[in-house]
Amino acid sequence: MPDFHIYIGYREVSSWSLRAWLPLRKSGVAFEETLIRYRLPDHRQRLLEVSPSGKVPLLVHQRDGRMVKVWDSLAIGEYLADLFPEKQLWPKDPVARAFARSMAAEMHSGFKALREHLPMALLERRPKRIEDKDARADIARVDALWCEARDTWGKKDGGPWLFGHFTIADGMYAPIATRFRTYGVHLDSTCHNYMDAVLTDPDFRAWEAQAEKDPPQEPLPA
Ligand SMILES: N[C@@H](CCC(=O)N[C@@H](CS)C(=O)NCC(=O)O)C(=O)O
Repeated sequence: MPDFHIYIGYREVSSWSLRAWLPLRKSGVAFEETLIRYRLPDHRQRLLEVSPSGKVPLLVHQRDGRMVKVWDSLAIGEYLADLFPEKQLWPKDPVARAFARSMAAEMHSGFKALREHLPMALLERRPKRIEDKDARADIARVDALWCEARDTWGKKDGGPWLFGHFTIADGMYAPIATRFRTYGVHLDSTCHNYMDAVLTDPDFRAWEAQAEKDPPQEPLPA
């Protein structure tokens, strides 16, 4: 049995689950995963029993005879970065690392309007004009962050990710790439290439392929 077990929510909409799952997958370790359908009463109960925060994602690691629980997407990324330094889940260069950490934290704590007006709907395509001023400002901010990271570090490193190779910052912004695809948000060409890199990544595609097989999610409570 693998030492790592991740608990996730509905793959189609649980952006926080994807944000933790992707760095785990990129770490290259074997892991088990359990989908918690937290809108069903018995799953809700299980979620509350297993997760200290009552939320997913949750990573459980059997480590030297102890069970380590790490909840919250960003904390899971940090834990993996500590465990697997060779994967450079944060960029090695301190200036790039500061930028990556800042943009990951900004995603973790901000972009309220973007979340509200462009909720993750991984398998849907419903282009629309974004009218909300704050949501448009959030989109412009993401665009600027992606372009700055790509132009300053990503392109020089040669890889397709924000800082060249995959980092936690890419995990944090992957759900945003899906939202831009769902709602037909147009970005300038540099960032469009980055979006393509996210959406065609084999690990991301594995998540999406499983989402297609998952049974439909239960409706939100009234
Ligand atoms: N800040 C948390 C957010 C976690 C979160 O809100 N998870 C949602 C699923 S995307 C959840 O567990 N919802 C179930 C509930 O609140 O009952 C993180 O970064 O992991």
